Amino acid sequence: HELNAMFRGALENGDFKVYFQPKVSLEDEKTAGAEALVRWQHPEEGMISPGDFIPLFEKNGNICRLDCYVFEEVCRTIDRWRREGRKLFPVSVNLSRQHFKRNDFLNQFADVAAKYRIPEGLLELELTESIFFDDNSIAMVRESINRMHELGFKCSLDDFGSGFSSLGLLKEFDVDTIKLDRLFFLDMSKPKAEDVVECLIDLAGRLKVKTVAEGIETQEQIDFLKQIHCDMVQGFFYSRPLRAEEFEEWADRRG
Ligand code: G
Ligand code: G
Ligand code: MN
Ligand code: NA
Repeated sequence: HELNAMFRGALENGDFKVYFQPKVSLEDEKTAGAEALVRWQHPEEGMISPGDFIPLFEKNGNICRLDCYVFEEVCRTIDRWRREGRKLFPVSVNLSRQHFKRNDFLNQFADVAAKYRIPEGLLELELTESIFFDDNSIAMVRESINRMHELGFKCSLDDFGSGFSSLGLLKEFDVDTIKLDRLFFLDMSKPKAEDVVECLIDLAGRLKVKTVAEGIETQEQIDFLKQIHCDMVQGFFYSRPLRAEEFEEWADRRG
């Protein structure tokens, strides 16, 4: 595919841009951190969203190189915040399931974090249950999550509830956070929708796992999520994904 053929040049050219979507703590409505989301600023096509190129990059090694690039850009940004005397916010980076085909992939991330002297706990790795679409085993992924913690990274389970095995994974893996898929919040008027979300948040609380609700767009959703003690939200209600400098201004204003 031509996008795959253009990958290396685009990477070297700096055409991949890292955006930061704020996460907000519901308790005080202040900035809790951000998720790093990549976009491709294509010279002819304009801004291309990851949904259009990540599936292609997952067919070869490109996605792993791209995730590493995003991770390094995030480290560079946190390092700059420190040099500028800014508040340091935790940032999460998405990991493709392709990484889990190699059992030493985390060392590379650890080297980069060390190069920028990123304090422990500021970097979070997001993984989705689609890691099991390939033949990664539960034991192997559990080991990777333990290794993430040894290296000082947090770990979150992304798109939680969108697949079939989410609840089972909670007992297998020691994740810090679950990110409730935005599908849960698309139609909250269904009679059972609120009950399902409330039970998941209660369950996470019992397991001492933090919760992020994704794709939140309305005040009504915020009111409900506060009432059931969801920890954090991410979504257009507060902010779309922003360039680093925009995120900094946004976080300065909000606190
Ligand atoms: O930003 P947007 O909502 O268009 O993202 C679409 C999908 O692309 C999401 O599932 C998101 O997790 C994924 N994605 C965004 N940035 C990255 C990235 O840097 N690496 C990987 N592996 N996935 C990403
Ligand atoms: O799969 P993942 O959670 O990484 O995907 C995040 C994607 O969700 C980003 O591409 C982002 O653009 C998108 N997104 C973030 N907030 C909202 C929202 O409030 N509504 C919708 N429809 N999409 C959102
Ligand atoms: Mn994500
Ligand atoms: Na998600």
